[in-house]
Amino acid sequence: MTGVYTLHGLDPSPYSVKMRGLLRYRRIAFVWDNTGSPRDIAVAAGLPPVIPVLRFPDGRLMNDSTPLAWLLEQEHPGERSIVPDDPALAFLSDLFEDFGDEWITKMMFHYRWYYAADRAFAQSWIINARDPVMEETARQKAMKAFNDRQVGRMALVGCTEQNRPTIEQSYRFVIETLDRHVRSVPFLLGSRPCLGDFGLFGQLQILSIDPTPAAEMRALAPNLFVWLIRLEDASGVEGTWADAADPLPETITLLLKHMGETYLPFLAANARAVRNGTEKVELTLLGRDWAQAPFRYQAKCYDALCKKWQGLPVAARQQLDPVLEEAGCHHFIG
Ligand SMILES: N[C@@H](CCC(=O)N[C@@H](CS)C(=O)NCC(=O)O)C(=O)O
Repeated sequence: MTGVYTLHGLDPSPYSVKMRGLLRYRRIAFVWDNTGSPRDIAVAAGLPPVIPVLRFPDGRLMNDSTPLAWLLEQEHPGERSIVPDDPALAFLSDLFEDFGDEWITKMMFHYRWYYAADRAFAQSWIINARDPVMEETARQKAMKAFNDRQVGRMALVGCTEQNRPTIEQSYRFVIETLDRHVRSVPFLLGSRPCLGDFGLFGQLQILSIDPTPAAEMRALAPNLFVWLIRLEDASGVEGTWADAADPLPETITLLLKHMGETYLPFLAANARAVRNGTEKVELTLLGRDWAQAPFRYQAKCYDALCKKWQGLPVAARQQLDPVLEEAGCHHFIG
């Protein structure tokens, strides 16, 4: 098919569903190619081995959802942009996106590969998504191989027994607070979704399906569950941004405060460890010791966030200063 995009991804992949939701909201015509090995498409194109991969109508292939979202902004400017016009709100949108991509992803990975019921479901979903009619012996082998590979990577991304209570506490706080938020405002920053909404959406959509976190979400955050169903295809949403002069909803300030207690101190400590060549990132989060290996990609994300802050117009920084100060986020990005 020519003239449209193709998104090569898989239904059980959080960054794939993030991009799919984003393209649907933006009404950018695309084909959803969701079988086989999208990772092989990335590798064959000389791209990092991650999914999804977006094929542009002119044949270009790219992956990594954040730069992709920004490139689509450039190539399809206009009214269905997911970047708020106000630079202060646009910064908050970036912060929420990164919080989803780099912190909530720990929850996604933890729940998916920690509890036996979730592991069994995830390996069967992922292998079935690649090839629904795979011969049974090959299927069982592929499921086991995938499971073992992912379980083997848990410690690398910080999903350890030691960090588990912090990850689970953070999950509950985030879903309960977002549940309250979406009962009063349709999306994070108004009645239209921003890039931050899609960053949260990608990870939370998976958490709303994998059995253990899905049961928690249905019990603790049913409105968030419904919100995720709505954002899956928001092509009909016609909304407006919040007025940047209005105070932020309490739910947003609570989430910022939570970022100041979890994700931002983690990103800062991780960046320090990468810079200093330290073997372990160690810090206290939510009153408990946190330890994991440093992660180079997340140091890059943190650097990009700090540069975005530095590049903001002075008026936008002045507008956000007291909010971020109050939330305990300021010294991590300022
Ligand atoms: N920062 C990338 C992350 C993409 C990513 O990590 N995708 C996962 C699947 S959801 C992946 O491909 N992991 C590597 C693998 O499983 O081999 C993005 O935003 O797209």
